[in-house]
Amino acid sequence: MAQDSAALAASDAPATELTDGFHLLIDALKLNGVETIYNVPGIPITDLGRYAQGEGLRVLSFRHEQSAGYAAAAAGFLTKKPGVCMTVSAPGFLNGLTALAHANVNCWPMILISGSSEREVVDLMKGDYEELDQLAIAKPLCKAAYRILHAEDIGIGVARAIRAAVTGRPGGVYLDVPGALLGQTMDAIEGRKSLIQVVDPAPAHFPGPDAVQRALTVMKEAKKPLIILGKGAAYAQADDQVRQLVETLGFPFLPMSMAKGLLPDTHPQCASAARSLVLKEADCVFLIGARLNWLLGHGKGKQWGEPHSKKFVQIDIDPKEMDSNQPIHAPLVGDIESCCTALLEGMGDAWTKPSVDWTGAVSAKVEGNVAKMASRLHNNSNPMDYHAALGVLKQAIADRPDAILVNEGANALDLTRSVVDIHKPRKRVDVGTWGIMGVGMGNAIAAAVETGCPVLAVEGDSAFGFCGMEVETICRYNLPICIVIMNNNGIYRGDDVNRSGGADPATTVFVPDSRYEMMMQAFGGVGVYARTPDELNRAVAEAMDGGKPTLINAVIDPAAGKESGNIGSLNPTSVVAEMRAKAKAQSQ
Ligand code: ADP
Ligand code: TZD
Ligand code: MG
Repeated sequence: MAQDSAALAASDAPATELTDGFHLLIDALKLNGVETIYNVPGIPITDLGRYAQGEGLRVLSFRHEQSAGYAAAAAGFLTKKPGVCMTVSAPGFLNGLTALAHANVNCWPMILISGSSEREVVDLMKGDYEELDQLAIAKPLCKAAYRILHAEDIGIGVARAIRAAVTGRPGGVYLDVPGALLGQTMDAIEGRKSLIQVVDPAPAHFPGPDAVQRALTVMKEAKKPLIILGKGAAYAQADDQVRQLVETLGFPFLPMSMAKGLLPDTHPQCASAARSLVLKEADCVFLIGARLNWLLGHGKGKQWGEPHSKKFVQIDIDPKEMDSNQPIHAPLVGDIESCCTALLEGMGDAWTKPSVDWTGAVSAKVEGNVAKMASRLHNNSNPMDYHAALGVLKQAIADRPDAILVNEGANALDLTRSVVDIHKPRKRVDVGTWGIMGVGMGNAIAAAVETGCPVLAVEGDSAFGFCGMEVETICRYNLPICIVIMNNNGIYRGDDVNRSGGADPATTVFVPDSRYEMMMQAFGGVGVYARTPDELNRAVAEAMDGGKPTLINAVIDPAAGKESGNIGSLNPTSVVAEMRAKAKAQSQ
């Protein structure tokens, strides 16, 4: 009798509680602190986005995967946690892949999760819906790439992706999620047990005591030392240690683009306005989270005063970075926080700052150049040149130092970078190491979503064109983003001509006087056409203080820009074209 009732009870018991791939993946991300997914829905991940939103994650759907990916990359930079982008297979994956490679090149943690077709079909090339061997394609372009085939491995797959993204030199990680995996079921209790919460994903990395002493010795001997702060230092979120180290050393410092604000650009040691002088004359250069790549002319050439015998000290988490372009006399391999702390301890109280012969000369140059620039910023030229518009934007950021400045373009980028001071760490997000156009809207959306701060996106008209459809995304989520388009009717300049004399416009010019502000109006945002600094000023103040999605079409003189902004010298020159032009001139 007792046996019978036990058997009855068992048969009446509810079936074992089940979970599936969808929910395990969501649970694994949540367990590891992921709060936001930058997404474009479609087969096989539509429901993954829906269920993730249902489970309390913020899932923001974009109009194009590239922008979603750029948002995830920027989120990685701003938060020190992997930004997560989710795409469909093949074309969606490829659209997201540019952003993953961009994150990787910038050393930012990001995870691209893409749905994919089944291995059995892909590997025999049977021609599946959106068939592509995504894992193989992603591998060479990112830091690590994994595929999960079984629901019970989702915990390990996500843990590996998170650790790979943030540990050591951060980077982009690809996670391949075949559609069938999402539908696989398993026992819910076993499923929960299979998940992993990653412990200490980015462990501290201390420099050796010898390395610290070597660095201090080199810096002590320097007569004209210089610090270069890179975006690795901004990423590291060791703001107090970096500031204390820079101020205790007393060296002039140059911030790279996205390290601006780590110490304020108005800091007395900031040498941005004396860049040519300090690069040429420094005898010792201390790189903190900055690579000696193309952005620094590889540490050689005229701008560095070559032939030079400068000594380099470098902090980097990646030992392979040392000696990549110049011999590094004192490498400090470790994380920024540990290295700065160790140096400060090693310096003790008896550090002698560099002589005022050096720091005074730098300050004098800075003051002179800042004064020269000031007059250019208050001009009333009609139409506006870049400086007239940037005078307004410089003040807008000075008045609102918590706002984040997003920036892309050529002249629109280079001039904004040099004119607009940044006052706090991680308040500038731009085109990064590759100089990619089209990151603007993704950067702006991530900046608003991840920080809640107002965003000012200063965009070249060409740059904006790569990602402009995301204004709908901005309106849909009602984000406090003010876009200012520096509209000079084209790429670099709007006044180029077709050299054949034919009817087609020149290759670098657009429809003149395009009314970009109407794109924002189309989705319910505020659109403003601004021809003068006053009009621009009023519109920016209203947008930044009111928080409504706004696009200001700032009319810029088509003749105001330079070819390729500051980097025209990187264009190859055509000997043949020059010869032909000379011959033509002579024959006339
Ligand atoms: P920038 O373009 O501003 O000069 P880069 O992107 O070239 O900066 O360089 C950033 C460097 O910072 C990379 O070499 C990267 O390995 C390093 N880095 C990133 N995070 C850390 C960290 N937490 N500690 C030390 N170095 C770091
Ligand atoms: N495509 C991508 C993805 N990245 C690029 N950097 C380029 C093309 C080439 N490019 C630049 O390097 S800047 C730029 C392009 C197309 C646009 C410059 O025009 P703009 O800025 O309107 O954005 P200015 O103010 O007119 O110089
Ligand atoms: Mg332009």
